[in-house]
Amino acid sequence: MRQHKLALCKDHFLDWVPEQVEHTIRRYHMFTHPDKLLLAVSGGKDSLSLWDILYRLGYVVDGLYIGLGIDGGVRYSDASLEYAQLFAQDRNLNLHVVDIVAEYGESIIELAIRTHRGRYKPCSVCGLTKRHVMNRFARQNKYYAILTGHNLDDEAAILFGNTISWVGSYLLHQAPVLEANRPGLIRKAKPLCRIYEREMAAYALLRGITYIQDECPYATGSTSLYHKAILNKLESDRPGTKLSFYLSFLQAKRNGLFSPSVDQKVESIHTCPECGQPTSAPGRCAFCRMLVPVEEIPEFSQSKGAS
Ligand code: Q46
Ligand code: ZN
Repeated sequence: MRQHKLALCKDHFLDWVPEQVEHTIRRYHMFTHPDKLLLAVSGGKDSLSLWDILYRLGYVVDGLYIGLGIDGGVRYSDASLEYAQLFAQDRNLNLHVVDIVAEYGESIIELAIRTHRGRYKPCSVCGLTKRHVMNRFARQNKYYAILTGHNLDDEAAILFGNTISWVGSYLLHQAPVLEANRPGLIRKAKPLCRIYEREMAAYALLRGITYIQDECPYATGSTSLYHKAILNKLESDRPGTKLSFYLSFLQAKRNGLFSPSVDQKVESIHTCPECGQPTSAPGRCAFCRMLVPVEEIPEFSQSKGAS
């Protein structure tokens, strides 16, 4: 690991990774051993490896798999679920499954097409749905925190994208822990935020974890993959670039470089009358607005009228 000026054998590497994760959990006050934790499991290497690491560290963590109904010619959702189920069964862990089609009657793709929010790239609908379902499930089942398998490469790519477009509100909210700062909102934490993607791939391989190798078919050509490729080039020329980029950003935040605007400070707290989840504006939350028939969506009727 050139970025750490460190070379480890298999056994020491497999001890080193959990030590680093434990350090991150404590450093950012993410959670403690008695807390009831829910991990978003995709069937990929990061979430399954994180589950393995937390299990080895003695945390009690349940998994939540969200079935998005994505096929893409590779049975993407079905195959991911099989890997997640296999992992949980082998270790006697508790995996919850929320199937979007069974629950809401439409797949992510169908939702995106019906609401005209990305016929070819359903990612914004997908992100909104996953955030909604994770929070709802964790709230209803009284979990203390939702954990996700975002690694350092993911975080550095998000930071890079937000920095080159200077999206202040996103920069303000990017952190290893997102506090439960509104009633009904569950705390979120990213225990792998300081671990490189390559290190996670090595960990999964050395621990014999089988995971879905296919990317989601809609990830192809995404901006975040493009940003990752740029950061990989920087990292290969100057090992440690991604880590210092991310850690320096967190330090800058601690130094007060980003602070909420007056509007953000007084952001109101409302409860969606449909699902009971917290929302920043009165009325239905963004997810419930997406579920209503399209002719009832004001912005859609207006744009139809305008054209
Ligand atoms: S957002 Fe887009 Fe991902 Fe959803 S549709 Fe696939 S690529 S899974 S993290
Ligand atoms: Zn709602």
